Amino acid sequence: MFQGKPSKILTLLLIHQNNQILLAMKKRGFGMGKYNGFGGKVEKNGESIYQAAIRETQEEGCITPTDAQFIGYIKMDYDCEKETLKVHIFRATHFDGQVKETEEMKPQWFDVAKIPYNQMWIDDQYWIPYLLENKCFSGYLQFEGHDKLIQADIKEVTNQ
Ligand code: 6OG
Repeated sequence: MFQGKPSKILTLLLIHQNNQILLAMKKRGFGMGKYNGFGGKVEKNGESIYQAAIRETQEEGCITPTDAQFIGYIKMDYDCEKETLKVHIFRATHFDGQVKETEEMKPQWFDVAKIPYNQMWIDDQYWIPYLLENKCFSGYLQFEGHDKLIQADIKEVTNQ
């Protein structure tokens, strides 16, 4: 039976506060040079996806979100990768601590009208508008290489 590719669970957390969004320029590794939220892999020690989202934000941005909510799920398939990514996206509006640059990330606030989509992953323009309206979303993306999107199917999820 065809089982499909193995998958990797990832988190991504964005702070949206007062018409501004906190993004961070990734300084190394996957996505280097791009602005993104904070996030990464869930640890194998029984950590929950929510706990991973908070921990990654603490490690990468030096802040602790205090009202994070799960808002979106996107499955990403790359022809060139061994694993499918299952990205769990969280939105927070408040946090403890002070935003600081780390070895991995250079954080910066952006006005929501000036989000630098041309310096971000190509898929972000499909789902960030939902996040900015605090609407839940879910979907599927298929890539050729890392930057060519050949299928994007992301929709609002409503409780009907
Ligand atoms: P590490 O492997 O560095 O975590 N990520 C993506 N984020 C966006 N916006 N679009 C994508 O589509 C992404 N693919 C991965 C998830 C990788 C981080 O990068 C995010 C994680 O937060 C191409 O630990």
